[in-house]
Amino acid sequence: MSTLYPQVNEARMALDLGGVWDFRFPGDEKWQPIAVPASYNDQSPDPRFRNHVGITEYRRKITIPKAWKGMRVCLRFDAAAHNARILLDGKEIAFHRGGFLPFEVELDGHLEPGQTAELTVETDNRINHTTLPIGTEGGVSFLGSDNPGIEAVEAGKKFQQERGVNRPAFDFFNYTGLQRPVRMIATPREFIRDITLVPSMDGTVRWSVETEGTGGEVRVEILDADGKAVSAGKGREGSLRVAEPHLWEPWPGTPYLYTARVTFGEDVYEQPFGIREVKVEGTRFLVNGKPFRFHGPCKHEDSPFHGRGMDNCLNVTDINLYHWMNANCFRTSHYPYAEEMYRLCDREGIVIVDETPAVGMWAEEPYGWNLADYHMQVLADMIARDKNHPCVVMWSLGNEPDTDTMPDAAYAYWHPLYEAAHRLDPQDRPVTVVGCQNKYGVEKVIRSMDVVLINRYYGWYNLSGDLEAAKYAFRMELDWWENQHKPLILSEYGADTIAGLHGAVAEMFTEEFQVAFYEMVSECLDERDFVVGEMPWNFADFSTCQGPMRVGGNRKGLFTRDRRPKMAAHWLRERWGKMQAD
Ligand code: BDP
Repeated sequence: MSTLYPQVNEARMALDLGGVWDFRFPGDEKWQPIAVPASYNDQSPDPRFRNHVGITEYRRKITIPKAWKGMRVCLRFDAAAHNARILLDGKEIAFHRGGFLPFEVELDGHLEPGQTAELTVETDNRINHTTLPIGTEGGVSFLGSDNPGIEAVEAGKKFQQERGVNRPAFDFFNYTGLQRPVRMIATPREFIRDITLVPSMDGTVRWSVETEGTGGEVRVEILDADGKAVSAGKGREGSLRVAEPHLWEPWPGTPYLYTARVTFGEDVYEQPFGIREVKVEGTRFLVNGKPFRFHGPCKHEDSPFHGRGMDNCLNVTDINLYHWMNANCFRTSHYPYAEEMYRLCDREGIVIVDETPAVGMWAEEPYGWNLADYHMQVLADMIARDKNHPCVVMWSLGNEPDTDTMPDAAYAYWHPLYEAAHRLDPQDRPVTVVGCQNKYGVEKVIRSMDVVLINRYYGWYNLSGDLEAAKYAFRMELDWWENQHKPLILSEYGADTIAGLHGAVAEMFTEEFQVAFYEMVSECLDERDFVVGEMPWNFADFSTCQGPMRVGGNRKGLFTRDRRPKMAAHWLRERWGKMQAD
């Protein structure tokens, strides 16, 4: 479902419902305070906040202002993780599946302007083989054991099923709740439902506008960055021309933004966009016809207190740190991020590889899970939401699925998604799925993508600590990929590093080792022309579920979780500064 980002203008209104709501776990009588938007998990020392599996309730009162009489009024959830049931005065008015994309709930017929009602949102954090991301039943121990008690628990026979299955099949904390803004929004009854813009470098802008209602003509006016009208057209579909267009260029170029001001009857919507083209040609990735090299760490939506909660201050800080490090991109590992981040990246020229929440598909069974239709829906919704952002230059269908155990079944699953992404995206951006360290010579999916994205941990999870051996093995793999004649991005590589842990000898977990690791990998990448990008793992340390391989979370950050640079951040900053100058 497409839903335009909420806007306040002469025709539209939005009320932010953020603040302190009521919250409780099932069986509790008492309500307690909870901040929205934010994950609920880190807001209390009560272990249930961190560990609860299942439904939780959020509650607050809402009133439609009398002044909104005659308008179409909706609740707009930017996301509710993972599934959510919406109730008004105890009556269900909507259910939404999936935790990372927006949805609207019309209040018409449920609440009149001037009336007050109790809004309850039940969020459900259970993950399993029908959700994205994926949850699993087993895997509670690191080492196998023939101890019957451990085996029974591991097989999911005890505890897991009784408590609900909620073991992430992925390496980030399963943060939950109302993590993104919730708003009450109003538009005219006859309104603009969707806008699609397809710009070309010569200044041609094709548009299509979807409307609800028949009254009125659609008009499209293009405003430049100073708000001056530079072109105009009429109709639900059409194309116009911006003379001598300023292109949207990735940082450190100028990410010039235009605005399409669309009017229809009483309604108005101003859609920002950039004029730019992306294309794969041979082994090159072109932005505006020029070879583009991706360099910037992958991210997570993750910070102390807020968890995965949308935080504009954090977003601005992070993007300024990207500028500081001379980084020009990130991948939204491993789910679509809050819309505010894409808007910021449009403005700041940071390029995004936009990823669906399909992470954790690593058992050989995934191709028997009956997930394909839902995955397709999530992909369509992500593209519908993000299609107009100039910062988005590629779609990632998912992260690290098993593609080598059953190569044909894997291809039969991923190829239709690949084709759908091309069909659904009006700008027809390149499409990829991120490959994990597997039998690359056997699998068929990763090599079939427009750009090959691979995650590799030579020297960390394999050949641990032996960087000479790691270099040998990595080079051997790069030789193989070179013969596939596709552009390649190293989409993850990194080493857990405890900030402040040093060693005259560069051993694992020290800051010196992290630098040596990046030196070794960079040397291999610099030898190859078909390598079009490097995306270290990860921008900052982040929370994961507890386990013997995680010391207070994943420590592969170039920054600590509170955004202090480790030595490797300085090293990459210098490397990328030189790259930028070339
Ligand atoms: C990769 C995953 C990423 C993990 C990383 C790691 O894509 O989500 O956090 O490994 O282990 O396989 O640090």
